[in-house]
Amino acid sequence: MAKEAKRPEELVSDQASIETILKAQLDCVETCFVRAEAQGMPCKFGTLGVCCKICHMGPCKITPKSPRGVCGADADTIVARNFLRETAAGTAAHSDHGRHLALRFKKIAEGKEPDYKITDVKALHRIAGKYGIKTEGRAQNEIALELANTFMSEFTSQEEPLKTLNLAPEKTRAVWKKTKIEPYGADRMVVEAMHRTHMGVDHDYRNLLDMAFRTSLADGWGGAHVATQISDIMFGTPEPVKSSANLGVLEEKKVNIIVHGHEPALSEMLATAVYDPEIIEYAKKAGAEGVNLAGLCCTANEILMRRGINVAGNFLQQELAIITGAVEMMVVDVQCVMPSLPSVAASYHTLVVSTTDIAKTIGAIHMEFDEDHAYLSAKNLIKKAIDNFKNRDPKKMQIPKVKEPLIAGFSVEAIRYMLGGSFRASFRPLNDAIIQGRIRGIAGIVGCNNIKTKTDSYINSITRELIKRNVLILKTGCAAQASGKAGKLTPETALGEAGQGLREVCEAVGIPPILHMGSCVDNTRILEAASEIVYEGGLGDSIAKVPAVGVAPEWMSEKAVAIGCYFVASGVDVILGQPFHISGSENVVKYLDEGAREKYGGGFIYIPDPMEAVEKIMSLIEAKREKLGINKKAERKLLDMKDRRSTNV
Ligand code: SF4
Ligand code: MSK
Repeated sequence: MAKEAKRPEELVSDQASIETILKAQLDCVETCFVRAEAQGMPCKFGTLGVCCKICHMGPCKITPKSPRGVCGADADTIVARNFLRETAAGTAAHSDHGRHLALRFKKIAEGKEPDYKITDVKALHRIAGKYGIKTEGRAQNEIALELANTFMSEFTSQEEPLKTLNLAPEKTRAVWKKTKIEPYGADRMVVEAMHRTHMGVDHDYRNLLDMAFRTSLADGWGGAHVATQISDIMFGTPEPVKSSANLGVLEEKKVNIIVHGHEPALSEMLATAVYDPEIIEYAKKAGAEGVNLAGLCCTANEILMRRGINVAGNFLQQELAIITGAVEMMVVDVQCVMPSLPSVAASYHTLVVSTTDIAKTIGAIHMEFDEDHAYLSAKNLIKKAIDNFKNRDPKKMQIPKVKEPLIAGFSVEAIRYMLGGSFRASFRPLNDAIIQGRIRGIAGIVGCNNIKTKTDSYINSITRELIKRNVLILKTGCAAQASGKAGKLTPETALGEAGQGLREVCEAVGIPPILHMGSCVDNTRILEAASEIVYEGGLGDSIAKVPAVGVAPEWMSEKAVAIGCYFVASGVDVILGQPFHISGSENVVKYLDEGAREKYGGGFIYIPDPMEAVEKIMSLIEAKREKLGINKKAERKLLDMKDRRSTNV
């Protein structure tokens, strides 16, 4: 008997998606939810990670009857090689994003980018200072050029460890040095990872997995870190902003344009151009009340964080946005863009426009983003969307009346300011709240949606339970958008749902208990926050000692593998709601958990049930608190200067 298809309520958590999946069925449009059913059970060998197609004597698979591939590679080697390749791909994606920004930043410094500028001069000085670049008495462009060259070397450095590693606490760096995983330039690390996983090179699973951690550090403390820092300099360091999330942000009477992907350079330009009087006039002439820009996935997060632009949805809503029949144009760049978009759009009037030579899709219109005339490029795109407004079919339009208000924009600088005020901006109040036990610890909940989990359900249940238990939540990516869609990114959430201690702190400071810190590259902000906590004192001398845990509840991409690895290599335990494809090798599973924890201070733990994950997270946090000696019932101790110096960070 054929298996019955799942009902929309079983696939997704939010009403807007439920309504739109039903509309897709009525419109006979195929979505990822349908294709997932059609895929049936995933391939067993792929799931175990024991399929090797690295050379053309294969593909080989490991079974009890054939425990080695043709060349003699066993399950440990094959699983570890596959894992390293995933980590390298994730690192490459973030780092290429960072490189594009670094190249543009360099051109700005050289005066060759007329349409872009340094928006946040304070950020330029702050970040240059961190890299030891002299700022006093120097022209802005001179500082920017030296910083741009420093950033470029984070990709190309051949024999020098990355300079960004120096932003981590000394004891954390010492672990990397001792275990020999200090990375060189991201380019070299990715190339070396590909070399070592070529047929007949590195076969020791431990050596391969250590390389995965090393490669990932070139992402978290390299390429992605650079991307976040340059974005802050070019477009502004985020500060708390109000906005809304879910498909209900689309507007019936306006031209709707959605930006989707990851890199902020084009979306920033579009966000400026929609307010151009010429564009507003053009839209009015076309019979629209104006142009409504909204975002999807991490491009959404970039322009949400800095401009409060509305979020239309997270990863598994990209097709649904088109199915509302209200989107004139979806502008895409790189990463997490489904190749199905043009075929979904074929049933409506939406134009899918790809904008970069490295990411084309059959059926999409390709309009290369002209960097030298960026503003004009943005205006041309918007005009094309406006021209398409007349093709909207009101009979096919159904915008769900579902959206939730939210506050985002919590950069480390913003958190520091909120905690301490303008004169005494510092992490001290947070450290004190953790030491006193009002906040038990911190959870970074990050990553994607995955069709294998009811969308947002693991993310939202784990988040709800952890704030009840007085854990402060730092979020990025689609996981942050899940909280936004659920209406939980507001200070009022603290009043209604947080445990007493966390609520008191949030009320005193005026922050929500769930802080939206940005896009996937902005996971580096979480590392930065953890470092700030160490520098502030009283919670250990390395990131590994801070009562903090990483969680990737519904992750799906190779980038998430790299992110998980750099959290673990930085000393943070990471709970996975979805397993890696490694269970075909007990040794690899063990090494990524116990082996990594022994070496770096953190390990990977797969827990499919969110409530079990909560228990584990609390036990990990409490164990770190015990080790720090802050669980003793003692009078609150304020650290004096001598105490702080003794923390030796
Ligand atoms: Fe098979 Fe070895 Fe070739 Fe992999 S590298 S496909 S295990 S022969
Ligand atoms: S967009 S990598 S689905 S978080 Fe960054 Fe979302 Fe994951 Fe893409």
